[in-house]
Amino acid sequence: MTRENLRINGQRLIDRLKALGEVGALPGGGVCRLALTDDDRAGRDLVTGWMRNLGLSVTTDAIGNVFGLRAGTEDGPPVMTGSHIDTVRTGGLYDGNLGVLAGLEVVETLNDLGITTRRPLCVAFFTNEEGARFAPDMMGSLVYVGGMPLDEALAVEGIDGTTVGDCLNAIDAAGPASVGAPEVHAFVELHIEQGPVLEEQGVTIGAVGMVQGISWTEFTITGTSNHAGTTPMRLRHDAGYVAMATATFARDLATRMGGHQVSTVGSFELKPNLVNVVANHARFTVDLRNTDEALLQQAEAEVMAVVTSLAAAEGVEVTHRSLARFAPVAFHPGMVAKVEATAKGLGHSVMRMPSGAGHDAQMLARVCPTAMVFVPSVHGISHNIHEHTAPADLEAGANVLLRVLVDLAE
Ligand code: HGY
Ligand code: MN
Ligand code: MN
Repeated sequence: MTRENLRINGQRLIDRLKALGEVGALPGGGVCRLALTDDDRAGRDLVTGWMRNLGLSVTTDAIGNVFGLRAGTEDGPPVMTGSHIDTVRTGGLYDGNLGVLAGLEVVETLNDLGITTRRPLCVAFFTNEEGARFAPDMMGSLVYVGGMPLDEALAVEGIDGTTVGDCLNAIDAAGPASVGAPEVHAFVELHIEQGPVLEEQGVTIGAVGMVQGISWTEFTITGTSNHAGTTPMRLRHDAGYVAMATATFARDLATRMGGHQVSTVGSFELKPNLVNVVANHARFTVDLRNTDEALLQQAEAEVMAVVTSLAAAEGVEVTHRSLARFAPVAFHPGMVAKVEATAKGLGHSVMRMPSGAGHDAQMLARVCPTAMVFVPSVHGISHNIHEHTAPADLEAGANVLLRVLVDLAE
């Protein structure tokens, strides 16, 4: 194999994906490796062990972002690739993990051939990309690019009442490197699409042009608990009703707006949560996304107006806090074109598309030319233990990543 026909070893990549998938494996399949848990620590140990075995010099920063650096013939900012290895509770083998392990596969392929690129290469994984335990998502990469002060991130309290700082310490994941080093020449992230578009279009590679805007809000409704049987409807201050009516509105709003608008109420709790008690407390989250910032703001405003008017009519209190808010991010046109041309050059079908999911790449785009490579998700499923991408597609994506990284590093 020469530089011209460089190819990764697909089976080696799949073997690593499976090995990492054993860490936090769920009994019925799938993976649960929530950020900063013992399972996350075990995953970190496995991946950093692979990094060292591949000759990478590994550094960890104060929020636990990990960087595996491969020297080039010249010094200077590296060409970086990577993603995340934390998962949601019902995670799969590929979300995030593919981007990190494909980066390692690129390194091993170059090692096998004794190829040293001009610029250094770096394979990274960022802390708490999912944001499922500690909001916001993409926390590690957001801190890395200076979008969130380290202390603010460390103080974030998660869904189980612990803080990022305490949990980082508990799994010994913080490192000595100052946040925001090393500088980056360019960043490319390989990721599964996590949606149905590539599969429906019969296309192998997505050249991702942008990431849609993300708005996460937590609402807390406070009403009056009362007897389910004796309390006339006219006297109720039912927190659960206002929460449910708002959640239903948010869902119907996305249907009414159409286009890229999506809306999800994924976390919902009532108290005292008993069959015969009118709820006096409701806490729920609303995840709104759109490729268009103005439409996203419109959706936010409509939800806020409805919950406010429902609360006034029901005589309950409503408070809210933003858990995450990121405007849409466009990737570097030249980099997107490079992904597209590289995919074509390798004989793969390719299409330009937005990302419906958030990614670390949207943060790196603040500090360097950035792009993403998508591969299809079977039935468009993700954040689901049945998440799957065909081996040939994994290999195609990793080969596109290999070529793009080598081109950028020369
Ligand atoms: O929520 C997201 O888009 C990502 O999975 N963190
Ligand atoms: Mn991801
Ligand atoms: Mn995810």
